[in-house]
Amino acid sequence: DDSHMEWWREARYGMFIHWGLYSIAGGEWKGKDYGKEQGGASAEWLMNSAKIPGKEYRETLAPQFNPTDFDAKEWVSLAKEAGMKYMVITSKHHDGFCLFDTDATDYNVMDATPFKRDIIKELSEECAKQGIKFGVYYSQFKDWYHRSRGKGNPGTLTNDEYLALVEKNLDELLSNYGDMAVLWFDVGGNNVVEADAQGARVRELQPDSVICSRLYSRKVPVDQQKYADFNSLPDRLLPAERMTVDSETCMTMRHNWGYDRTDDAWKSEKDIVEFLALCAARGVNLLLNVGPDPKGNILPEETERLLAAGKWMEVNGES
Ligand code: JFZ
Repeated sequence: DDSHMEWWREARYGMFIHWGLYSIAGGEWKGKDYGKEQGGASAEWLMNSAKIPGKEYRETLAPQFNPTDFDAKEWVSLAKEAGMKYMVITSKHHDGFCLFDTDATDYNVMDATPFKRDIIKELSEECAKQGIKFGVYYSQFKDWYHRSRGKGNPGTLTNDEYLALVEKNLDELLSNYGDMAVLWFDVGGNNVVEADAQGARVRELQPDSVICSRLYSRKVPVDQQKYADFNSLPDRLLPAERMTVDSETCMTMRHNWGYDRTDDAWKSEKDIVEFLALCAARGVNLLLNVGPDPKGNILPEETERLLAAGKWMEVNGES
């Protein structure tokens, strides 16, 4: 039964948001610019690129996380004005920091930062209010803080403890925030048993959640990706015959996904509109990324591009 896919197939276009402690650093650590490393994933990869021990990363950045400009209403209104039908935000990226209230680790927005506001709660409620589907990105496998394998983090968990943390996090995300429309897992490991258990948990708690194929490693054959609802493609489109299954591609507006202070590799409005049109023609959903700044603002350059694409949708899209 794939009735839970109906809204997703119609939605076609959503907002991706990469936001977290790495946004504060903006791709820089101790005067060095790391924002161009890691081929496409870098500012949000800072902890890894600059080889920062978990303790130091947390002690430096978490006390500074105080995005007083953050306004869920503004972000959701912008997504809506841009013609987007869903929103997916990083609830936990590879740095392990949780943007939601969790009992599974104190490395979260409520316990470790002066901000003490549950970002996932505010956004989920605002999305419900404005009629936008809400989902979360969750890095289930790569977590440099909680499983750094001895890279200088005293809080590192054993594998069993780590899996328990993921299970608890999923329970919280799927129980405390109303409808969770999308579970956008990322960079899955090769252990299919673990991935299946996580997928099964999502199905059990929210049968209508749409699950990203990145729950599994790309090495797992597609017919063995039991809980994957859609195939997540890199930000270029594959030959058309591969699009017979539900597919989504995600694209960022410049080089990095997370906020980077010096990244000037902006795609033009035209590039973005053309890619959106190509996705629409191929029947592939597009999740277009923004990387808000440390104060909680979506950048003017991003807003501009979102509204330009929104105008195109208004003229050329079906309503
Ligand atoms: C991953 C993350 O490592 C990155 O930081 C960002 O969150 C991005 C959306 O996802 O990076 C990937 C993962 C898979 C591909 C490309 C970048 N891919 O399949 O081409």
